[in-house]
Amino acid sequence: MNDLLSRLGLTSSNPGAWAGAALPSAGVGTVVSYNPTTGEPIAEIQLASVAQYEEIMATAVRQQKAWQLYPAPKRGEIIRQMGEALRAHRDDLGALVSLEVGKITGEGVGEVQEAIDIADFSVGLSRQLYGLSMHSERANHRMYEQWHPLGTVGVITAFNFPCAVWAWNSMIAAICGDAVVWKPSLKAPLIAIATHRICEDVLAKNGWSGLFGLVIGTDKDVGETMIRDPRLPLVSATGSVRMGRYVGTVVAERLGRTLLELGGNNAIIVDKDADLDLALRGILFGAVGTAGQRCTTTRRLFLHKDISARFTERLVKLYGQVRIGDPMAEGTLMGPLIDEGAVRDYELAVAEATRQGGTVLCGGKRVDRPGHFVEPTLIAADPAMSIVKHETFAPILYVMEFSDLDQAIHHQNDVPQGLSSSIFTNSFRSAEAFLSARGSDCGIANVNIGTSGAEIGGAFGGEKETGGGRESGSDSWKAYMRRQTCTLNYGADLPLAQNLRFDL
Ligand code: UN1
Repeated sequence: MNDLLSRLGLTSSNPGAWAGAALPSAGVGTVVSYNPTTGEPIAEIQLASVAQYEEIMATAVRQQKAWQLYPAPKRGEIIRQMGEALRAHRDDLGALVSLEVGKITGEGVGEVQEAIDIADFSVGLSRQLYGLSMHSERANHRMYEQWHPLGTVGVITAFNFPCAVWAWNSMIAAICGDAVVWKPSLKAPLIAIATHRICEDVLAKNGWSGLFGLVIGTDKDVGETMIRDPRLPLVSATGSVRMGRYVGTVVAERLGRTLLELGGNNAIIVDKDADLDLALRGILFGAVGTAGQRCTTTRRLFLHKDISARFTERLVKLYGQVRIGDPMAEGTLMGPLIDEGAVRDYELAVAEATRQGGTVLCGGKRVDRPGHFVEPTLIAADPAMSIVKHETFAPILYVMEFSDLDQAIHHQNDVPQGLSSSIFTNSFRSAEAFLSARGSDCGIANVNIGTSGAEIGGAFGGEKETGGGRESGSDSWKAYMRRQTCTLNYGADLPLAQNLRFDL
């Protein structure tokens, strides 16, 4: 472990805040990073004070003023170098993800790959920040729109994607000409430091040190200051609905913008004519992957009544074969939950589901070993149970039956969240109905693919309580820029729009 930490530059006296150079601790306390697999501490990290936030913020704002004038394709070249640097550290950084948040090796490395992918995507995008050109109704006039950098962007990330979600935001923001100040989850500070250092090295080599700032601080001090800071025209926040509602309200109060990526309550519908082998694999990855701690995790399953009994049997058998344990050991499919709080939430949800009439089909208990391990759990439920509408960040899958597709779609939509959704079917009609306007109401809708594991090329995000934000691919970059509509008159007259006359 110490070798890994030192290869990533995480030596013992790292303070929690960087703006290029390390800053001394302002004595506001420390945060301990724990290994969820053992429950043991890995390192103690100094928390940043509000004064340190100010320093980092001031550097970012200063650098942004110059960065916005640096041509976008040249910004892209620096992001290309970041992608290369992340490639060089991919396995180590992936191992740190496993160590600090408990993802199995493949998922830890996959998370870093997601950051590399968005770097590659951003490089190409740096030559494609297109505006439209319109035909003016006035003679000798030209109209077009262009996109300018927004300024400095605040990025708040959650523990479950401690590297990739920062990269989605920061790489795109950077090619758009913005600076970024990052407040990571206090449950994953080491990954934030390691990721930041790799990218800061690249920035420093190119003369842009401090364009990306990292502030590891508490919600009360740093978080509050950040969301109220008028120098941040955009705050992008990933986490709980409760957090997003608060951040959204505070930032809206100062008429700033937010990009919110909040809770999900994702469902898979398995139609009667589905390829059931495919469905089983999709459900297993969606519901058990990352120990149920993705915002895209499959939390509800709707099975057609004709296949339900036999399919459930097969699923229970599959769940029984999931190897739980050290996320870095070969063959492990499910690591620990992040902390004791998560185990408690899991236990409470299982108890509450039972109280509401659900039947535990398998799992339902914590695993008797050190660390925060629980069993992947299937609960036969009814869509009317209130617990089914609630997101518990744990591997609990509520299994329900349906007889008609419209009814299944209705139930799938009948929750406050709207992130991801899927249908397994070989029927063209069912697939298209699911994807139509009367189908899934989520930001992501898949056919014959589970709810999680989206590629970076699409816009990622969801509706309703998920917050409405779109990050990552497609035209999500527009959130990090300001649009300007320009009209140019190259004639000798001054005609007014709408044929208006205003002459003496
Ligand atoms: C998250 O859980 O916050 O689609 C993001 C997925 C990943 C991203 C998840 N690519 O599951």
